[in-house]
Amino acid sequence: MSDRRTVAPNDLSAFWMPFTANRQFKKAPRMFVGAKDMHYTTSDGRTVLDGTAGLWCVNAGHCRPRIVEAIATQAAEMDYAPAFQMGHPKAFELANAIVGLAPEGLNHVLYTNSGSESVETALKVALAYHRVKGDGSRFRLIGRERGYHGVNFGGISVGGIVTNRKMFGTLLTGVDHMPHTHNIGKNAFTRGEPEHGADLATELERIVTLHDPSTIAAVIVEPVAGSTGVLIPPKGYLKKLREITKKHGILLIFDEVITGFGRIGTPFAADYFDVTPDMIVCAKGLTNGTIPMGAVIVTSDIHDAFMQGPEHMIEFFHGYTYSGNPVASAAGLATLETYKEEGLLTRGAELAQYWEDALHSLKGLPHVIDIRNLGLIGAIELDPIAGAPTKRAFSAFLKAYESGLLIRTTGDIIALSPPLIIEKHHIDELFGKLATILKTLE
Ligand code: PXG
Repeated sequence: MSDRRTVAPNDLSAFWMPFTANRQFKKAPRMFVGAKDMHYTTSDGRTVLDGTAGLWCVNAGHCRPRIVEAIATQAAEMDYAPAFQMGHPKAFELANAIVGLAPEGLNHVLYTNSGSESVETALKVALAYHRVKGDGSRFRLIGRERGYHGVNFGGISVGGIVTNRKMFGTLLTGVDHMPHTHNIGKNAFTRGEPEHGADLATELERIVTLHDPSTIAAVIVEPVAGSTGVLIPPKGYLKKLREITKKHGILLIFDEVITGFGRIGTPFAADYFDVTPDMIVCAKGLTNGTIPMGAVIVTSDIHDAFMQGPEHMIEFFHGYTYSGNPVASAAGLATLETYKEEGLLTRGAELAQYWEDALHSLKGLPHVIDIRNLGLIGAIELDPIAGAPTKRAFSAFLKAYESGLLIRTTGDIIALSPPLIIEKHHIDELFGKLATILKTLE
C-alpha cells in the first residue's frame, strides 16, 4: 500500500478548490503533507517555512502536542453532543476562558464554525438586539470599502471587496460603506500606525446623518484589515469610530478573525488600540487552525437584553449543529492553554521591533511601492505589471514556495503573518529569501 502521507493523489479534478486558480494549481500542484512548529513538509519532501501561520490561524505553530492530544482524547471520550437544549462541560469552560481573555465587559460567547459564520451571527445579534429593546427601526448595517468579513451573504454585503461581491446579485439591503483608509500617497513606508487618515472616521458621521441614526444597527470593521492587503488604521481612527457609534446608540463590531489571539502583540486588537467594541468576532486562532470554530463575544448589555419573556422559550433563534462542538471545544481549551503557558498572546509585542526592522529593510528593492506592519503582521505592496494586475505578486508567491517559504498574496500585495512562536533566525531567513525573490521578479 502506498504511503498516503507522501504520495499525491493522481486525480485532482473532483475538488473544486476555494479561492484558488484551479487550472493553474492542478497543472503544477503544491501539496503539503506534514507540518511541525514553524514548517510544512511538501509531498516532494521539501521543508517550507510558514510565513503566514497557515491562513493567519496557526498562531502557536503546527501540531502542538497539547492540542493534538486534547483533540484525540475528546474524540475518543465523547465525539458529539447535541448543541441545542443540551450541553457539555468543555463548551462552557472554553466560553469562560474566552471571556477571561476578552476586554472587560465582553462577557458572553456564541459559538460558530468559522469567521464567516461569526460575522453572520454578530450581524444578526445586532439587528435582533435593537428589536428586543423595542428599537426595531435600526436595521441598517455599515461596513467599509476593502473590508473582508468572510464569504456569506451578510459578510459580503458589509464587506468591500469588489470581486467577492459583484457576482452575487443585490446582497443585503440597507447596507452602506465607509471609505477605506489606505493612502499610499501620504502614508507609504509608515512603520506601525499611519499619521494620516483619522479624519476618515468622520465619514461615518456623514453616513449616519444621511440615513438618520435611528435607522442604524451596527458598524463592523476589521481593526486591522487583513485580507485586503493589510491596512493599518490611522492613529486615532478607531477611537473616533467608537465615539461616533456610542453617541448615536450604534453597536460597534470588531471583526478580529485575524487580529484576535495575539497577532498584534495583545490578546485582541481592542486591547492594542484601547477601544472596546460591543462585539468581537473571532475564529482562526481560537483553535490554532486545527478544528473549525469561531465565536462572537458580546457585552452583558447585549446578552441581558435577550433574557426576557417566559423561561421555557428560546431567547434567540440562531445557532449551528456544531456550535460548541466537543472536539472543537477541547481544541480551543488546549490552544488557549498553550498560548498562556508560552506567553504567545504578547510575544508579538516582544518581536514587533525586530520584525518591523527586517521587513522595512526591503524598502528600495525593485517594484516595492509600500511596506506596512503592526505586531507580527507585515505587507509589501508591489507595483502591478501594466495590464496584468496580481501577476507580479503571484509569481513572487510561486518563487517563494519553490525556495521553501510560504507567503500570501492578495492583488499585488504580499502579506505575512507567521506563527507567534517564530524566532529571530526564522525572521532573518524569511526576509533574506524574500529579498532574493524580489530582486529576480520581472
Ligand atoms: N473576517 C475576517 C476579518 C477574515 O480575515 C473571515 C472573516 C472569514 O473567516 P472564514 O473562517 O469563514 O474564512 C476572515 C477570513 C488571507 C485570508 O490570506 C484571510 C481569510 C481567510 C482566508 C485567507 O487573507 N480571512
